[in-house]
Amino acid sequence: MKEYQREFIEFALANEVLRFGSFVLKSGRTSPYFFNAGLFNSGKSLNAIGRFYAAAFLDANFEYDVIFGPAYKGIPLVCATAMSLSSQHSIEAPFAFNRKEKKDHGEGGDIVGTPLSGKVVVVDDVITAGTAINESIGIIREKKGVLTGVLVAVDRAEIAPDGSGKSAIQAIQEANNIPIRAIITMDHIIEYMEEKGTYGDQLKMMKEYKAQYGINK
Ligand code: OMP
Repeated sequence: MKEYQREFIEFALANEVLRFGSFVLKSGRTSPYFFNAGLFNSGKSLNAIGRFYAAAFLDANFEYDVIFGPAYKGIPLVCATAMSLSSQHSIEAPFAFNRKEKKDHGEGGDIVGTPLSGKVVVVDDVITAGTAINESIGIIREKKGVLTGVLVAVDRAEIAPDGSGKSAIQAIQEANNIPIRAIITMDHIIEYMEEKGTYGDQLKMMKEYKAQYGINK
């Protein structure tokens, strides 16, 4: 694990964005951990999350014309990333996000910000089964954009629930031939817990969950 990944885990734990317990996921799986990006809810934490995303974004070397943050949790994330790319790296990344309900008056439409044409990189919070990312891919296609990459904070590295035995990321990568990057994966969280040596049963439950749903068992 790289130092910035350890820092990111500590930052997420300090803000209670990363928590341990029992959580039912969108996929119906019951998970011993949850990453709630909605709790990056102060100017200070948004500044920090923007720096982490911008660093990972630059590391990934994406080709892009616009970065897209899907509603709702992707919206502050894409804004924070664009701000950090500009203020810290002098890189202008045009950004956009969607409305969940189309507006039929005023400026109208369902995309706010830069039109989703050309090369589009999705900036979102978490990948589990890939449902949220596939919805974004649908929106980009509808707007005639071309998806060129995905950046998330956490790749939970789980097998897709479709019975294919592939990970959600593998399935998306194969279908779209694009890079998908995450600041951390579930393995980094487990490694962090092992390093600390204080997580006892929580660590055991993480390993059991990984054995059941993880891709690298
Ligand atoms: P998939 O659409 O199954 O890939 O799940 C990703 C989405 O689930 C995220 O965009 C979140 O809305 C939510 N989620 C989290 O926010 N954090 C987690 O740790 C796990 C999930 C989840 O439900 O799988």
